[in-house]
Amino acid sequence: MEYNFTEIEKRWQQVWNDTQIFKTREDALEKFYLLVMFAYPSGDIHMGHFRNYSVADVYARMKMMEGYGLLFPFGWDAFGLPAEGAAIKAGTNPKDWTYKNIEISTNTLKLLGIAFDWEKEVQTCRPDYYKWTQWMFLQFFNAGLAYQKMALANWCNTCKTVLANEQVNSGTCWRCKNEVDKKEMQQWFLKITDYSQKLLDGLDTLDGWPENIKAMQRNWIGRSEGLEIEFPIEGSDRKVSIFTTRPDTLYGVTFMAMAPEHELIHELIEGRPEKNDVLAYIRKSQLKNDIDRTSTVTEKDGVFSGRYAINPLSGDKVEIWVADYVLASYGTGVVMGVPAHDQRDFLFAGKYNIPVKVVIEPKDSKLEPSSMTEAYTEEGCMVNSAEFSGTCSKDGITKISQAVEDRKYGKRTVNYRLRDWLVSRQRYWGAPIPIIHCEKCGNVAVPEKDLPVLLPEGKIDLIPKGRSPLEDRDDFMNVKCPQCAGDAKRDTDTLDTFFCSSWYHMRYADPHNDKLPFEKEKANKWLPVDLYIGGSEHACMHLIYFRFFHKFLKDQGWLASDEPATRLFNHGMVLDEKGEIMSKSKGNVVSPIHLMKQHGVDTTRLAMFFSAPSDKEIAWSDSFIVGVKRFIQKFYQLYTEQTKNALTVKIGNINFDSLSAEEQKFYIAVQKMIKKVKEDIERFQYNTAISSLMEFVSLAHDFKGSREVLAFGLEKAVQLMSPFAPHIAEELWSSMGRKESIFKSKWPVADEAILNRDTVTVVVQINGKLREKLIMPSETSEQEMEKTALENDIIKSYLKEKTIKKIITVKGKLINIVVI
Ligand code: ANZ
Ligand code: ZN
Repeated sequence: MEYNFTEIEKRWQQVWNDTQIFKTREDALEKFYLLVMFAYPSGDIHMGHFRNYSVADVYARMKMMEGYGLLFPFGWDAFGLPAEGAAIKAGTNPKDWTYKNIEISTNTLKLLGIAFDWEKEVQTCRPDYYKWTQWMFLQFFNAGLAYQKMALANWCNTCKTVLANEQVNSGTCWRCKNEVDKKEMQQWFLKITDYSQKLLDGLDTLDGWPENIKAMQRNWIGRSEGLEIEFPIEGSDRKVSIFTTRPDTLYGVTFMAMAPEHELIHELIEGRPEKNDVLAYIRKSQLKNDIDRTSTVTEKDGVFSGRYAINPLSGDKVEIWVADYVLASYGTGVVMGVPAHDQRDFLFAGKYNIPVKVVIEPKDSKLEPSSMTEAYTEEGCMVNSAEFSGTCSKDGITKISQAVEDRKYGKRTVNYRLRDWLVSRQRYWGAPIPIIHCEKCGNVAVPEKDLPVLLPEGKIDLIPKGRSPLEDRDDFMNVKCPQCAGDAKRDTDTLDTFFCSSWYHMRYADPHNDKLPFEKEKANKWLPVDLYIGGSEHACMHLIYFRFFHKFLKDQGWLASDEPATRLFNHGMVLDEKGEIMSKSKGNVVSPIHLMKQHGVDTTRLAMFFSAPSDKEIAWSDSFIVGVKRFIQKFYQLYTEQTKNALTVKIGNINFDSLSAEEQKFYIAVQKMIKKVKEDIERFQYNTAISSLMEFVSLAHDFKGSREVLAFGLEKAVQLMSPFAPHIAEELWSSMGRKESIFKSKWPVADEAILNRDTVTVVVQINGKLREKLIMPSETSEQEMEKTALENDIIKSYLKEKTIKKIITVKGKLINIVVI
C-alpha cells in the first residue's frame, strides 16, 4: 500500500481542527508553557521559521501526551520598519501590507500542522494589544523609569531613525548594516540601568539557559568594580574625577585623558592658546562611533589642553589631554593614563611622547619602558610605588583603595556598561507614545481610560525625513491637556518594536482581556515560561528587554516570578546547500510550503530533524528527503502489511520472565528505545531519536516471537514516532483500532526495573590505566556513570590530591578520568 500523504495530512488536520485538540487545557494539574519567539510578518513563513516551530512542536506534543496542561501559543511581532519600506515601494499602507502577510503566513502554518492554540494568538499592531503596550509605558513613566532627554542618539541615515545601543553592531545598523551616525535629539529612555544588578544576579539562577547567552548578557551589562579618585587641577580649585579598575597602577599615571564631551573642558581651556585646537578636535570626534573610539587596534589621538592635574597620592604633576578613546558615557568620562599597563594608554603615549612609568612587574623579571612593545596588563608586584612597593596583585588594589578612601581622595564604586534603553522612534508604524506635552503642565500621561492612543489611518506621508510622520497630522497632534484642559500636543514618536515584544509572554496568558493587560492569577498560573525556543541573535536585545520588563512588573506587584523563562533553547539556522543564508535577493530560498506539497509535512519534518541535532546549523539539501522517505515507507508498511495481524491483539501485562529469549531481547530493545527517545527529545537531539525508531523497524520486521510482544512494540513505536511525524502516526494509530487521537494517549515511560536487569561491565581508567570495573545497568546515562565512578572508594583513593582535568565517558563501556 502506498502512503498517500496528501490525503492523510489533510484529513488529520481537519480532525484536529474539528475536535480542537490543541486547545489549551486550563484545568490540568501541571502546567507547561512552551513559548516560541513570535514572527515578524515580512512575507511567507521560511525554512528558519519552519524549523523553529517544528522543533517546538515535537516537544509540545510530547508534553501534551505526558499529561501537562500545555500553553503553546503563537503571534505576530507586527509593528516595525519593513512595513513602511514595503508600503512606500508598493504604494499601499503598512497596515494592509502587514495584515496581508499575517494571513498568508497563518495559512502556511496551519498547513504545516503545528499544534499551536490559535485562540491565544496576539498581534502587536492591533489596538487591543497596543493599548496595553501603551499601558506598560505608563507604568514605567509613573514609576519614574521612563524619561525624556536631549541625547546624542545613534542615528541610521538609511532607515532614518534612531537606534538603541543594542541595535548597533560594531558601529552598523542591525537592520540595514549601514554605518551609524550620531544625532542630537529629544528622546525617550527606559531606565533599564536601575536593573543592572538585578539582571546580572538573575543570570546566576538561569541554569536552563545556554552559557554563551548568559556570558553575552553579563558582558553587555558589564559590571566593573573599581575606584573613583579625584585629581586636583593645578591653578584651580576644581577637581577631576576618574574611574579605574586598577588602583594598583596609581603611581604609574603619566597623563590624564578626558572625553571630548566632558563639560569641564570648556572651563579649563577658556582664555588659553590651546582653545581653538581643542574645540576643533571636539567637533571632529563627534563624527566617530564608540567602537572605533575605544578599540585597542585603531590609532588613538587627542589634543593637549594646556592644563595639569596632580596625582593625589604621589604628588606628580601630569598633563591633561582631551582624547576620544575616552567615552563620556562610561565611568566619569575621564581616565588616568597608565601607559605601562593599559594598551590604549600605551598607544596614546607612544604617539605623543608621553613618559611610560612601570609600576607593576611580573614576579621574576624586570620591565624596561624603553624596550616595551606593548603594555604589561597582567598581574604582578608593585614597584616605584612609594610605601606600596612590593605589594602583589589583588592586594595592591585593596591597599591603594583603602589608602585613597582613608585620605578622602575618593571611594570604591561599581560601574556598569549597560546604558538606558532608547525607546522612541521617529516612525509611523508603531505604538504611539501615550504622552501629551502641555506648555503649562509639562509631560502628562494619557489617562488610562483614553487608551489606546490610536495610530491615525488615512493619508500619511511615510517618506523618511528624520522626524515622525505623525507630526504632519493635525487631527492627531492637537489635543487638550488631561490636567489643565488647555491646548496641548501629543508626543510624535512611536515605541521601538522591541518594547512591544517585551511583554507578549504575559499577554498570552490572558490574550482577550479588555480590562487589564492580563489577570494576575492567569499570568502567575502559566509563568514563568518553562521552555523558550528561538534564535540566538536576540541574546542582547530581546532577551535582555524581556527579562527587564518581567522584573519590573514583578516589582510593581503584577507578577510572582523573578524571571520570564527558566529554560532557553536556541535552534540552529537553516542555510542553503552551499551553506549560505537564504534570502530573496540571492534567490536561494527554499519554501517549506513547496516541500510540503511535494513530499508531505511529515517527511519534510523528519528530513530536517534527521539531518542534525536541533541546535546545529543545517545546509538544506533535497537529498535529506530521500533517506527519510524510504524510512517512512518502511514504517508505514510495517503497520499496514507485514505485521498487520498483530495490530488487533489486545495487549495485557507482559510477564517478562515468561518470555522466550528472543522476546526478552525484543522487549528490552523497546524499553531502551522508549528511554532514548525521551532523553533525545529533552536534549533536542531528534536525529538520534529517529535513528532508534529506524532500528526498531528492522527489529520488528525480523521478529519471530509472539504477536502480543510484537503488538506491544508496535504500539510504543508509533507513539514515540508521533511527535516527529504526527499525521502518519495518527493514521497508523487509528488503523490499530484506536478511537481517540494518539495525542490523547499516554506517553510511554520506560520500565526501569527491566532496564536495570540488563547490566554491563564498565571499565574505569585513570590516565588510561585500568583501576576498577563497575557493573551498572546498560542504560545508565553518561552523567550517572561518572557520578558512580567518582563515588567509588577505590577510585576516590586514586584521586586524592589530584585535580581532574577531564572525564571521557563512553556509554555502557568506559570512563577515563584524566588527572594532573
Ligand atoms: C587606569 C588603568 C590602568 C586602567 C591599567 C586599566 C588598566 P572596565 O573594566 O571596562 O570597567 N576607563 C575608565 N573610564 C573610561 C571611559 N569613560 N572611557 C574609556 N575608558 C575608560 O574598564 C575600566 C578601565 O577603563 C579603567 O581602568 C580605565 O582605565 C578605563 F593598567 O584606569 B583604567
Ligand atoms: Zn496642561
